[in-house]
Amino acid sequence: MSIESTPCRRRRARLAVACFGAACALAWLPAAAAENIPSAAPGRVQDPAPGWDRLWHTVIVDISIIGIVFALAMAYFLVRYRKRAAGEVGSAPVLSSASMVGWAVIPLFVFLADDLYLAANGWMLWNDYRDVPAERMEVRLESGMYSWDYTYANGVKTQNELRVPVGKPVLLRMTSRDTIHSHFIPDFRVKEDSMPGRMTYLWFVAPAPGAHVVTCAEYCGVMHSYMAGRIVAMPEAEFKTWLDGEAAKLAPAAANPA
Ligand SMILES: [Cu+2]
Repeated sequence: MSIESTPCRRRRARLAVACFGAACALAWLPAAAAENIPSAAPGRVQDPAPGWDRLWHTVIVDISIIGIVFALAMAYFLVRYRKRAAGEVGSAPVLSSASMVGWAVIPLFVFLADDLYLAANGWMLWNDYRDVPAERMEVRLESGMYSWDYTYANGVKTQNELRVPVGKPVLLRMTSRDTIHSHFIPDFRVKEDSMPGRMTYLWFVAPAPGAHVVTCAEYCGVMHSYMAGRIVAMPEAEFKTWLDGEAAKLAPAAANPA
């Protein structure tokens, strides 16, 4: 048996720490680079919600099949090896080494392959999602205990209600003035943390006119559960009329500051 030298162990420890640090940096970069968001090429994901739904359904189907296979195998073994007489004691079959390895490794690889397939699909979808369509409307969001404060590009501000045009990707550049919140729009299948000192982003597309719940998905204080808002999707012309009207209300205030 060889014993590793202390310097060798230290080198390995340093390498492990460096790898861990690099992995953390890579995980942090996409969110940290929210000021410079990559634009998706035309034809890429134009609405993330259907992709997330498809992936979710695939996961449900896969785990259902796996569950049924395991349940059937368990039922078969329960019947096959049931106790047939009082006082009967069973005995485990003696397996060859090859059989033992096969029973352990084959199911492992079958289910691991499925897990990796699902993980790869999620990873690809997430990567696509992080590229935002170039044709988009941008809104700044500052979250705080306990409200969502939106600012449109023309300076119009709203609280707890974000009006958006139907069919157009909407990008939220988010930060927080106090603690960590998470802007969750269940109908659009998107959720992202907002936090002090850091800019994060999410985007979505409202496919039809209507109102959609916004809620905070990060426990942020005693009033966390009251931190609700809504997205109001409007036909584009109607939205433009509303936004221009709100901007016109700002103009006199800007011309005659109190
Ligand atoms: Cu919150």
